[in-house]
Amino acid sequence: MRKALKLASRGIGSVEPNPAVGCVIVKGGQVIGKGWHKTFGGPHAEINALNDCRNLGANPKGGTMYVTLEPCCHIGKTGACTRVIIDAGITKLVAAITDPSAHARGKGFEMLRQAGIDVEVGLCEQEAKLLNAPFIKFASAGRTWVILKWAQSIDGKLAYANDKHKWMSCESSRKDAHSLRSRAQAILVGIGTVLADDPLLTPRGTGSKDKKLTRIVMDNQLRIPLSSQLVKTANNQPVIVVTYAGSAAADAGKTESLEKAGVEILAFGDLQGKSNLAFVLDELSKRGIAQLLVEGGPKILASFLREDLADELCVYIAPKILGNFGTAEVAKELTDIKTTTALHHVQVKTFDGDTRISGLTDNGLKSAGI
Ligand code: AOF
Ligand code: ZN
Repeated sequence: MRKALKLASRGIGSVEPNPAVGCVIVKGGQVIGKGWHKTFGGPHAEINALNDCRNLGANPKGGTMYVTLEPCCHIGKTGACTRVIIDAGITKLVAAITDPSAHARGKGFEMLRQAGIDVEVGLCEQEAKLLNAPFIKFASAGRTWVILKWAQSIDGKLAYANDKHKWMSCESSRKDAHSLRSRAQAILVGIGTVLADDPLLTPRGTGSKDKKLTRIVMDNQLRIPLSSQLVKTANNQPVIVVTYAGSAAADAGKTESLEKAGVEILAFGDLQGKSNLAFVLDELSKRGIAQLLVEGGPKILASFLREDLADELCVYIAPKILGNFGTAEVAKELTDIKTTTALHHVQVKTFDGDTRISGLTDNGLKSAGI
């Protein structure tokens, strides 16, 4: 199962919003086939493992299949895996977790059991839940998984005060950060970031070639410039500007120009005590966005933390102390928080001297059932 989990992780960044799944087939004490789900819409892990087996000249009949997620029994983009597993003559199936999707939830296991296959569930359960935590949250509760990402100096500055185009983190950190964009279906920033950096917010990592990432700007006063890169590319890759309905009405001309440029204006009126971030998350969940990456700036990041809306954090720390040469501090925005945030299942990695600290919040753990 550990091998299957490792194989599954190779699909991260290419399979979303579907789960990363790995599969190993064993017979007579030997591994006779391995596979993983490689790209969204492509063959499932189980099918790739059975094909691998046959390509190697082995017969899966009588073998045991280890798979990191319950096999599907629905006819989706590809056929039902349960049917193929039964037809291949697999006699035992060991799965790490049940698939919480409405089309599964044990139905796949049931079908295999009815065909006489011995089914065991729960091996390496924790690891499998961690690997697909965002998928589990969306599949079980229909709610968007929220990742906060930022890069800072040792003294907590997110940007250079006088040189906005100077990078905080090194090139290999930034490359790594792009793989986060590959996981997400939407990316969100505050208007401050758009005004300061004029970002494009497109994924440029591996597996992101044809990816359409919805770009979202929190812009209560509708300040986004028509000349911004986001507006100029809105016809190519979706842009949603979230604004106060009063602002949109007050500047009908700008609203119209933005819409003409392909921007969707998502206006909110009286939210009856709900925050605009909670409003956006409700909307994204309804639209089937499984993972949202929040990239700043400090005010937006702090709001997500203050409202306890984050599931996962990914922070890059560059080995620099900027003092007055730096600006934009998350910490400054957090002086009024009511609860602290601690990370679990923390991973620490280095990238040419930068340190990346990532992990799941309490919310993240809870929503993935960990
Ligand atoms: C995957 N890869 O290896 C397995 C999946 O959209 P479809 O037809 O590809 O079906 C996706 C669903 O199939 C997914 O949400 C999950 O419930 C199930 N299993 N999906 O993408 C795989 N085994
Ligand atoms: Zn399947």
